[in-house]
Amino acid sequence: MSERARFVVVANRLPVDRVVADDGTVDWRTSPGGLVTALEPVMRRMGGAWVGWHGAPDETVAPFQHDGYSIVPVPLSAEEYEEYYEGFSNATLWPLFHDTVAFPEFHREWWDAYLTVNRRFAVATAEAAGDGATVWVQDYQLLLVPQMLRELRPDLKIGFFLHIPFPPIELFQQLPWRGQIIEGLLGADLVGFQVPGGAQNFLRLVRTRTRHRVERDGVRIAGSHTCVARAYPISIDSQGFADLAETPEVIAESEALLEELGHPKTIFLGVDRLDYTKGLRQRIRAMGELFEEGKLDPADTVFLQVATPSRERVEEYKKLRDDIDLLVGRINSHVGGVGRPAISYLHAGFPRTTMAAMYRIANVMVVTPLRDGMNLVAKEYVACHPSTNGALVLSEFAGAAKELKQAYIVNPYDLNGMKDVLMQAATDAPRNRQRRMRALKKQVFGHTIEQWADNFLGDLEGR
Ligand code: ADQ
Repeated sequence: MSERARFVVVANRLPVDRVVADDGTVDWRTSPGGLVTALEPVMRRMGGAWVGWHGAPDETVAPFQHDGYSIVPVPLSAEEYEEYYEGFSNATLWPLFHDTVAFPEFHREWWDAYLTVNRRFAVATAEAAGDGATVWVQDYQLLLVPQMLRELRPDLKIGFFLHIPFPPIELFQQLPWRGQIIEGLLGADLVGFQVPGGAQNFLRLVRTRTRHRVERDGVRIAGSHTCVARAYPISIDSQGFADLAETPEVIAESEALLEELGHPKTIFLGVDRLDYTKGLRQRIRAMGELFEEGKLDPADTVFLQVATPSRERVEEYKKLRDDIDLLVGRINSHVGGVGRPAISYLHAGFPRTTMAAMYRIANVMVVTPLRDGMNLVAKEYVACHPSTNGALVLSEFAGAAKELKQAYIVNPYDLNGMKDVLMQAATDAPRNRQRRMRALKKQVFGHTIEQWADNFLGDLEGR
């Protein structure tokens, strides 16, 4: 690579997808996503580089320029993908950090692969970063990178952001490699969490499990630096979503969708990655009971649930997929008429325009994770729904509930309580719904992903 970067983002995946044209030519297209959109301007301004995996195992891709910044692909073998990504990241850390809602598996060979791959990312970053550059490492797949990078390059300013919850000490302690992970994170100058509770869990852990001195939100690493831990709640490109939802294309699509659903009076909508943390089993059961008990009438009400396929080779996810198919099938065979299922369930990913069209027509948006770092779907709904007549039902266990306090808040473990709140959201007096929605819109438009990135990077620069 010609010049070394002044700003480097490090994430498990690159922000680009490979597209192969009919004539066989290969091109790279920016993958849609909030993080990329928020960071691209900084990347271009500062001569940035993005270090990450390109998505194809057993293949090495040379660094290249894309849209005004550098792309630095890190290779993974098929075995590493299984052990570092599907294994340690998604079957050990993911369930452990989400309140063990599924059982975390501990395997020594997964940990070895995690160590190897984190080191490879750290080395690639050390080579891409210029003197005194700022580096921002993202998420739970790369918890060891801050310390590894600091050892290689003490001149760098290192930030880390955790997109998922940071668990309470009692759960974290199960991890056989807990000491290495804490020290890995402490290599950063600034560690960001979604909510203040995450930062508090982390600081408490450091205080009780290490010898480092903790003063307020800073951890003093003797002879080196101070690592600060704070909350930076992530958000979305709120205006971008709102504008998208007002385009003729999206409006036409939402009308077609209404037509397809038979113009129901009330539409409940769920939008998730198919993940056991999202509370799909509980939500579908609650909606099913409301239909079965006649509180909701399938003649004028529909529950539209879309679930993006996710981590399909991991055992728990296969099981979840089968469970949901079974549950939806069972409910639909009891309620609803011919050609008019009570639950319209789609196991697929959709373009952003279709997402915006669904958010437009949903009367009640149902977001009920058992544990979630933030949950951007809740914010996207608030930004896209055109009127203040919509209602957001939100789990108290989503990070978003700390900010979206005017939502209809539920405990997804309490089925009866959840059913009551779902009914309340659907039947509340318009002035109550509008009052809540106005407050939600104020919050979402007043706190965007751009401000999130500016706040984090501003604090990192000041360190
Ligand atoms: P996720 O667990 O993936 O993210 P979330 O924040 O809800 O959860 O983001 C999901 C994204 O995928 C949204 O932008 C949504 O629009 C999109 N999406 C969902 N279903 C889709 C479908 N069927 N088709 C197309 N798009 C779909 C992790 C953490 C979260 C945290 C984010 C960001 O688990 O807690 O909010 O990172 O930090």
